[in-house]
Amino acid sequence: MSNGDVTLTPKIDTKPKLERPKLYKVILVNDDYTPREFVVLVLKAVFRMNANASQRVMITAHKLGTCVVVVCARDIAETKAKEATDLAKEAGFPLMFQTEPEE
Ligand code: TYC
Repeated sequence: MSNGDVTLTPKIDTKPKLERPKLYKVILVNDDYTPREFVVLVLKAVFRMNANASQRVMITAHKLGTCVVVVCARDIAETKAKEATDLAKEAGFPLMFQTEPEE
């Protein structure tokens, strides 16, 4: 190394590439039995949605069959979906919230 030669060291990227954790959708599913007002109440209580947003999401699921409520981290999505579905079950309604990963 003291003879004047230049040593070329290949630059190796040693930083591990951290994958961004997947986001999950909470999906509201329509049914024929749960009252519209109850769906709105659950959306407000569990997902902290305001009157306008909860009404729009409820009507969209009612008309199309499903509606995305929120997109968030997996554990939060699963906890909220269970909380909301359980709340309906306790009240005797078949209302369902599902989770699925975003593409
Ligand atoms: N379809 C229900 C009714 O007519 C209301 C409803 C809307 C239920 C959205 C579930 O995700 C739902 N009473």
